[in-house]
Amino acid sequence: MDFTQRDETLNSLQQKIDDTIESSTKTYQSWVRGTVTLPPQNDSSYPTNRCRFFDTHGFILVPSFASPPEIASMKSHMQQMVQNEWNPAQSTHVFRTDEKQLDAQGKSDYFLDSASKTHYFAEKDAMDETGELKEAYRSNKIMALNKAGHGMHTSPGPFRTYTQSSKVVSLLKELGWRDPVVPQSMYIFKQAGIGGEVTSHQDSSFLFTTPRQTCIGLWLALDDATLENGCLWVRPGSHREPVRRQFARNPKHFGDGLVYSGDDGEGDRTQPQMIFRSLDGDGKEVPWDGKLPDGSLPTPECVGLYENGFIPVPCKAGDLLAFAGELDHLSLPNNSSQARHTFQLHCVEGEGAGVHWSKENWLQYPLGEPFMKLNSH
Ligand SMILES: O=C(O)CCC(=O)C(=O)O
Repeated sequence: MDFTQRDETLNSLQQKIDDTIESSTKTYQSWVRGTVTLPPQNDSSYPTNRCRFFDTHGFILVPSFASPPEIASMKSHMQQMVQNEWNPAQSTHVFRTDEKQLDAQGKSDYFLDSASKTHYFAEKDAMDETGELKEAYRSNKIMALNKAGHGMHTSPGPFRTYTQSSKVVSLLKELGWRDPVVPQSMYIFKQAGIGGEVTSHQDSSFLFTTPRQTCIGLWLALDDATLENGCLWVRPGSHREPVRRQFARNPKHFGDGLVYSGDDGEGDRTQPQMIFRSLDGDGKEVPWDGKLPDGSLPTPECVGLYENGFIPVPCKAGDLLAFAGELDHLSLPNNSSQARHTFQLHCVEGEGAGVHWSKENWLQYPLGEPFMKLNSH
């Protein structure tokens, strides 16, 4: 799929925007806020066209959201951070979303400790059988990386500047967020030839809020993202489905307080830190949670993906995809010769909107510090 075909697909979705604006009842169905009273049409909070697209399909594409200088500064800052901070001889932790996901992230203090700082995670195929970086990557370690995260927005530099920029804040406000906060940011490398797949998932499984789901992913392409190098695939409309499973802190490990309180605390350190808990939802099961649907490969045919309602959304460098936390999405491996770097923010509603961060989420700040608020514009 090239960019013209992508635009045709998006245009056809544009024709299908639900007419949820009921002129008789004066209500509007917002994804994040539920049924809301419609403001007057000349009010700045009247739902825009792209807000209606988002509420109908669960995602929007915002072309040219970041400028070439912003992209260049994020990329060079990341390169510098890897150079200065990542010592693979001391820590080689792999990130994966396949059937070994729970082994990789569910039993790892290095992963849990990445909540408010930047930790580095390698590709599974960059490691040898002894768990060390393969020789080929030792002199060019950045090529072995899967991702860096999850508190990149908390340190001074281009990631924080972008996170707090008025364009990010106003987009969230336009889509209906009232008190957006930022629990998580990450840089995904999807390096040429080695970048692994990200199996299908709903982000709210990992970033769960109560009493309702409010997670939004802001996925910024720092390179052109194509079918060949592993662009994102989304399943339009799936954001209306319930969250099917939760990546939850294991009370056996942490105790019922769900925060490990030392070896004489309640928990049993020999138990895994994280579990996948099945949520009732409407009882609907899908065969692709934590997997790629059958027939996803080979590219570019991807017959199984289209059959299951997924569509690819190729992006140009600088384009942003914003998508709801319940939207099924995935990306295929990058077998091409072009890297596909992205910077992602995940935001949720804060306490000011009556929404609470689940204490079962993997991501918890030390001492219960608050997440960065994006309300200041
Ligand atoms: O960038 C990718 O390949 C996947 C990212 C993703 O799944 C996410 O941001 O939730």
